[in-house]
Amino acid sequence: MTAIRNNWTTEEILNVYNTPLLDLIYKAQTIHREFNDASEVQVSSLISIKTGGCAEDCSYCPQSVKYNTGIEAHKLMTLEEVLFAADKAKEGGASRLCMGAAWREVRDNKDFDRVIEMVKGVNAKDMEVCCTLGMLTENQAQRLADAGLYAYNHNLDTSEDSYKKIITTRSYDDRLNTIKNVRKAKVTVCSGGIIGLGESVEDRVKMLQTLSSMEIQPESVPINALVPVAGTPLENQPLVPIWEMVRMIATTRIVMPKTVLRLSAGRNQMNLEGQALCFLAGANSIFAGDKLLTTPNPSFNEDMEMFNLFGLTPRKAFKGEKKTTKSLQEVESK
Ligand code: SAM
Ligand code: DTB
Ligand code: SF4
Repeated sequence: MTAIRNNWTTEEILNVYNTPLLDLIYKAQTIHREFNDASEVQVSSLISIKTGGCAEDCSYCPQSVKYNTGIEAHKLMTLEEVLFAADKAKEGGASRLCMGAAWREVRDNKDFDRVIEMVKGVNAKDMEVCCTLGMLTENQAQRLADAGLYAYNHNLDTSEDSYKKIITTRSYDDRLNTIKNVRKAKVTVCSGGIIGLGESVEDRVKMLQTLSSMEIQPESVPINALVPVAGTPLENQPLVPIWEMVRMIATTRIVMPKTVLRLSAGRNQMNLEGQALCFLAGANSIFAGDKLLTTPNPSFNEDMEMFNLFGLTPRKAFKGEKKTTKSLQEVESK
């Protein structure tokens, strides 16, 4: 029985990352099968509830107000629009709905009140409801928890060192602090990163070290491949080679055996063979729907064809641990 370790060193993770590719995939798949049902993949749907005009300068992001990317900004969607979109997503087989807002942080205003109503409404549909709204205070995290929020997405994106080169308007500590606030409110944590920003392998590994050494590892870890968007400072970055994505996913699976590991942005740049390798390497979640937040993604139908081809089935909602996870209770009773 493999134990979940919270004490991986950067050097150990680097060794895992550099394992010969086929051995690495085999090892990751073995661990994946020990902890998870490898025939199941979680289907999560993403809605951009507030698009563009964000005050942060994240170099990869088409929604920053600092770059001219030609995306159409949109104020906060209405409750009815979101509930309608949630119904469509559920019909398409999604068990989780993630609502994203291009905000630097949440403010205690009417918009947040409306997001609270959205969380209540989606929760009532028996879907795992997730939000990604930027920085949160303890109190805001608690309000979301009380409304029935299942997960909060807040990515570390890269290592602490490379973070400073990618974003100047907030710090790594700001990021970690929001994650702490989410934990305190007993909402599950979704936190991962992006590869292809120009970071080194060491940066990728350091990010995994930070995530895996959290007292409770994130219940969900999205790994995004950069989608280079014209107008952003990273528009000319080369696409991430599939082998690097496979290595990153396999390493994530090995150091965080039980997490729901999401093959996130970048699938439109991959063929089916590449995606099959990512599932073999231990990915067990995708974002489905023809749009991520602002960039294209394979359609629901294409993904269902892929599931049929690979013999995968969509995982049911709330299959993982409920908000007060066993591991969380264990930590609390220490
Ligand atoms: N504003 C909130 C925040 O930054 O936490 C939530 C939305 S933000 C768009 C969520 C995540 O999307 C980022 O942390 C990043 O990992 C990912 N992302 C944004 N633009 C991307 C791109 N062009 N390619 C890949 N991933 C991207
Ligand atoms: C995550 O890690 N990836 C998603 C979700 N969490 C919010 C967002 C990907 C965004 C890709 C660029 C876009 O579509 O704007
Ligand atoms: Fe804003 Fe989030 Fe985009 Fe950064 S990643 S610019 S915080 S929407």
